[in-house]
Amino acid sequence: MSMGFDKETFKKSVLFNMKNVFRKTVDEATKEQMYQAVAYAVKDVIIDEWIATHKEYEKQDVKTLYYLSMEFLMGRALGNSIISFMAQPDVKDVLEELGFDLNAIEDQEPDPALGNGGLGRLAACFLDSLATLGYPAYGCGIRYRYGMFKQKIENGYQVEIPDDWLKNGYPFEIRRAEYATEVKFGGYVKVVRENGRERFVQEGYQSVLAVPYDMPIIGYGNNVVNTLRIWDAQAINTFSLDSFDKGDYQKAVEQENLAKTIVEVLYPNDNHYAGKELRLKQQYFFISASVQRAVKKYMENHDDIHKFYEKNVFQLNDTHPTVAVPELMRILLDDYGLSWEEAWEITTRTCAYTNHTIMSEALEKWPIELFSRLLPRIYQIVEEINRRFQLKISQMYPGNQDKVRKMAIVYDGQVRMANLAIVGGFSVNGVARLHTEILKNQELKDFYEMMPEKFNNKTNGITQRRFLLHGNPLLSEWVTKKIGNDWITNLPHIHRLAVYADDPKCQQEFMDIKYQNKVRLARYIKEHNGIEVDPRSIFDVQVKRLHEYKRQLMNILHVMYLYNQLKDNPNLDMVPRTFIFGAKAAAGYRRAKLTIKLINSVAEVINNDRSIGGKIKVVFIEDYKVSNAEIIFAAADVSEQISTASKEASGTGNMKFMLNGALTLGTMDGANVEIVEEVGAENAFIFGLSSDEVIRYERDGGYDPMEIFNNNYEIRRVLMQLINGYYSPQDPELFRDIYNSLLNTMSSDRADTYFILKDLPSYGEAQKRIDQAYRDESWWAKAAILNVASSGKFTSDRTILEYVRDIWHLEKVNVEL
Ligand code: H53
Repeated sequence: MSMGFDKETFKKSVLFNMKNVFRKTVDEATKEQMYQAVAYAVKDVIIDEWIATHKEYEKQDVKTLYYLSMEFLMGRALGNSIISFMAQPDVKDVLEELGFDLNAIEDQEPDPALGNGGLGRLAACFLDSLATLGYPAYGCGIRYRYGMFKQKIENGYQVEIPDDWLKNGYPFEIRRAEYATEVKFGGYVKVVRENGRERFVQEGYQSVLAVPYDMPIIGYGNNVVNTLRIWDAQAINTFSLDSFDKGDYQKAVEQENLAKTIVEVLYPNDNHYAGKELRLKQQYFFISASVQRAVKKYMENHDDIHKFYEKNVFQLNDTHPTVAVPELMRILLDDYGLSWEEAWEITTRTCAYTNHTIMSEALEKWPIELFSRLLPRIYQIVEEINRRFQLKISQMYPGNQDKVRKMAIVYDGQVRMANLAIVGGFSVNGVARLHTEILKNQELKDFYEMMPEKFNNKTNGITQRRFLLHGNPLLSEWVTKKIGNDWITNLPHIHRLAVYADDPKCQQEFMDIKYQNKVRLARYIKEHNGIEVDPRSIFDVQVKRLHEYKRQLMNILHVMYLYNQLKDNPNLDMVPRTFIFGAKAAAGYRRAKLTIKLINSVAEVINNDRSIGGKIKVVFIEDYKVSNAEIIFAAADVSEQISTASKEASGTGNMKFMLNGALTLGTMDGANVEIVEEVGAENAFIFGLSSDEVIRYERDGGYDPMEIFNNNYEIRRVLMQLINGYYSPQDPELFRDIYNSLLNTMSSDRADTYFILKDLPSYGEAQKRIDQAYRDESWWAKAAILNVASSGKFTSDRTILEYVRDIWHLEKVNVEL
């Protein structure tokens, strides 16, 4: 147990906080107030460790990682914190003595949802692993006033509700006004001559004050508490009452508004960039504040800025934080007066870039007009980086204009952020082996040929502490009973479970636990959706952001097909199935939202058709988020990972399902490839085109979905049901756009861009294999146990150790109290 925790002290602290914050005794308190009081008590427990950790970092003058990310999808902190200082049983007792249930109290916490999906959740898992492994690291991001919207389903449609996560205050954060930093936008650059040198000064700008809020990131059982630092924006000069000068007044109002709008809301797009000016403001806002602060902190106890990179490393989480490259250059050139060469040396030894996607619509490109107007000095620096880089290209490939066209940073009226990130750093990594190979051989081929030494792979991972220990207590206890508890910090040890895979008693125990978890999810579904589902049916689950490349549409088309089979033959011999979906669509993504409506319309028809004897149920779980994800993974039998091969860079949900003993139904895409490699193809259900085949079709053509439509009666029947009102009798045209997307060539897009009809037959075959396999309970249990036992590679602890070894070169720190 962590040294900071004592049961009696904790109880006193809860009572004390209840009195001080709410002026109440425990028996008068609401659950929400109890949650707050407990959260403050938890903060009391960790505060000394938090201080001690940073003292130790200072004392040892450690190298520090700054993980720069627009998104941190943390999920609830309370339960996870309690687990981290190994006090769960004690806290549970204390609360029971006070007449409360820990689970119910945990449920009071809003899910801090400062992220969209995989990228933001990966950042959260990384922070957990960094703290648990004892590495000095800051997460740096934005304190959005509104996080990811809450999703309601009304009449089958997604409705977005603002996520006012701060409305009751957030007990875990601490405002650090002493580190507030000015960030400047707009204006123009003036050149001043000073001792024979040119200096560049930004004038006529607007500025905001960035104010950091720190949240603790608690290592598991090791006294280490790291920091997630998220920046809020404030106006610099608030109104002065005696200022009747109209100009000043106007300016003050503008600054107030700028500050308010910058951090107002998280853009709800995942894997898609909208090119909005406000988004670029957000990027520069948190990057400028973070980089300025990092430099200042370093100079507080070092005197040579030239060695900055020895003690600091910036990891750019996708292209979103790429302005860190020119911002660090700016500080070194303008504030520290370094030469270009000196500044470039430091910058390129400090920055490293992670690529998370090859989807072209996710690649950030900013119009020069916008970029230079908003960030005039930064734009000058980018131009100079580009000029020097183009020179280098011409030296290496004389006369090859094609190389310049493809690799330039500023080209065709646009600033290309990926190119800037690659050139401005010392490392470029993909997030799964296949993804990195595609980067090297296709998407970033020219860069790879020019600078192969920068490229490396870091297959993603997830934290077992949240997604097994916290999310699945029953399985977690079972695993510990079998093999001891060191899997909590050393997941590869979970492989010792493999010897139990053949043991009938263990198989039974495992299936009982799965069953209880399915009952728990069924209860959640009944409470939240009003739908009754049978925990004895196969729970077949696809939960992730809604995106065409993830092919939720293929899943529901297959459900429509199955339903047709059942209507033709109500005695069809099949294991009852519950198809579970959960997905948020970006608010402006029309086809994705229509797909949600389709899933709900199909659910409506099927769930109310008594003639099929309940053999299929379809459930769309509202508001998929970290907290209900934990319940969903624990209950899944089948994990749907069915993206068009080559499109899903890694996937991380796939790993969470595996860890909880679900079998993967998937394409050979992203990290699925490595999952299958670990568990064996015989313990997964693989189907569909390979990434090479997809890439070849994309390059050479030769795929015609109409041919499939014409030759495959079952597929044709399903597609016709999209436009004959079968699932939308009030409005037969409702799903026309989806039908068109599969069959008609529109604008520049090829019909069926994501090869849904092409893969549908082999997907159906794989689904049949699942139906057969599930009938053999012993086989299924064995395969499920082997999935858990083979999940060791996919801990984010392993991922972090690889980043440390190959990119960050951090030293582990011990914190004694
Ligand atoms: O990042 C995950 C991957 C996943 C990928 C996702 C992602 C976003 O969530 C947002 C933007 C982006 O470029 C990529 O789609 O495959 O697992 C973490 O690496």
